[in-house]
Amino acid sequence: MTGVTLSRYLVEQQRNDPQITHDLRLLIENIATACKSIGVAIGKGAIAGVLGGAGTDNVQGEAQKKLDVLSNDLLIRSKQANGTLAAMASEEMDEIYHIPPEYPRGDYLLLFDPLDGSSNIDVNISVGTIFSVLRRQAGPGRAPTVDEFLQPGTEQLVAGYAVYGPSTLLVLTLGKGVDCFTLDRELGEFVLTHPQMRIPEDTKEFAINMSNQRFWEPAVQRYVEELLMGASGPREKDFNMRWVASMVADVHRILTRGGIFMYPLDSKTRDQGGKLRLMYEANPMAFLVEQAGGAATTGRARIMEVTPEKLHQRVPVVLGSKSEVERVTRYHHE
Ligand code: AHM
Ligand code: MG
Repeated sequence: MTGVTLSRYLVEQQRNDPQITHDLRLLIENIATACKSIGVAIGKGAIAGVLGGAGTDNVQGEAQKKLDVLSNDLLIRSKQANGTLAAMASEEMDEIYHIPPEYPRGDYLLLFDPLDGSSNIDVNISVGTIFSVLRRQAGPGRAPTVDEFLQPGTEQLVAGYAVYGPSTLLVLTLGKGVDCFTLDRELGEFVLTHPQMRIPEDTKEFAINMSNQRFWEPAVQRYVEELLMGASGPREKDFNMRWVASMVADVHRILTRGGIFMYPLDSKTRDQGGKLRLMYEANPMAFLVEQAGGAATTGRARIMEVTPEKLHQRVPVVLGSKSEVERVTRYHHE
């Protein structure tokens, strides 16, 4: 299948899988189109005057960048009219977004982090868009409520991310493995380049913000200490460390060449439950990682089985090569 466009790929998925409805296909194509527009804006950067702060804060109290706001608007505007969605939720919006009454309402719910890794925008390092699609539980007549979004990650139908790096990539799971598409800028089309990605089991690479070391729990202290001892420690091999500080870029590296990514619970973020957001960061990434043969936990439990209590809930995240994630999780229980 390598070389086929996203549109053709989706037509074939729809033909072979009754779960992939016409509306779901249309929704994914629309998300891809919005990601292309976001990628164009990021690519223009200072020329288009899109760098820098927006002068506003989001619901998490974080300063918004102009591109955070622009990406959010692009995703909302491109999808509200297509008739596939009942509502949307985003890192950049306090409340859920209802489809305006002039447009038809569909069966699906879309959650997204419009621009992940915002701290990297102004320094020209990879950033991305993360998304997750759920099916509405209530009937089509009723206006959607925030409670309908609070489904565990195991209920996700589709998850994916776009990474705006040297190439623009779209990485997608429909629940049958993970496929990666590269944007052909001349054609303006995403083309399948990395079908059925598998996370290599054997790894020597880890990703964690080491500046938080003194705040970590004992389990993570122990795990990282053992990695740092390298060939002379219990792991008997040297490890390398990478931290892009854009979750999309760090997860993409892990999907490509293995490793472990951690944003664990620490004493700084304990009161809010962790750093990363469950519904539009941890869950979609966990779905992708599991579909590529890896694992994703909070350190204590499988991320996709966490029962969400609120839309902007945060969780600790440990994901990547299975045996490493299992080791960290074991250390938490010991
Ligand atoms: P954002 O969604 O506001 O950009 O924040 C999430 C980001 C992740 O992409 C990244 O893994 C992490 O926060 C970086 O954290 P730190 O600033 O501690 O390096
Ligand atoms: Mg984010």
